[in-house]
Amino acid sequence: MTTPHIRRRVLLGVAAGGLTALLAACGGGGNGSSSNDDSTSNSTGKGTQVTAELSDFRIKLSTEKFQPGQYTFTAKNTGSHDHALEIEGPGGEDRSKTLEPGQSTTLTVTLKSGSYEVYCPVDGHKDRGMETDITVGGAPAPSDDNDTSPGNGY
Ligand SMILES: [Cu+2]
Repeated sequence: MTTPHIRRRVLLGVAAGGLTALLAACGGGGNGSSSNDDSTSNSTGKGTQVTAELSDFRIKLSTEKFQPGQYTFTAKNTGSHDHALEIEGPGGEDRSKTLEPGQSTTLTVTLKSGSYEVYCPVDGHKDRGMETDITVGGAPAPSDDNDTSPGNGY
C-alpha cells in the first residue's frame, strides 16, 4: 500500500536533483573564469614574456609564435662576445643596450602583424648568423590543422 508514495518521493527527489545539477552547471560556467587567471598572471609583466638567448653567434627565442600585442623580451648574453638585441619590423625598431658576456636586459616592444627581423646589431654579428625572422599573426602552421583533426565531430 505505501509503495506508490515512496516511488513518488523518489521521483520528486530525482527532479530536484536534476534542477540542482542544472544550477550547478550554470555556476560552473562562472567558475570557469578562474582558468583566466593564467592570462592574468602573464599580463602582470609588460605583455608576453619572451626569452632571447644571445650566443656566439646565434639568437634563440623561447617562442616562435607571435600575435600582435606587447612583448617583453629578456635578452641574455650567453656568449663570450658583446651582443645586443634588435627587433625591426612594421611596428618600428627597438634595440636593447649592448650586453657584456653574462649580462641580461629586457626590451619591451609592441608587435604588429607582419614580418620582423630579430638580430644582433653589434658589428658583423648579423652576418655571422645572429639573425632570425619571426611572423606576427598570420596563418597558423599546417601542423596545427593536424592537432584539431580529431575534432571531426564539429
Ligand atoms: Cu652579437
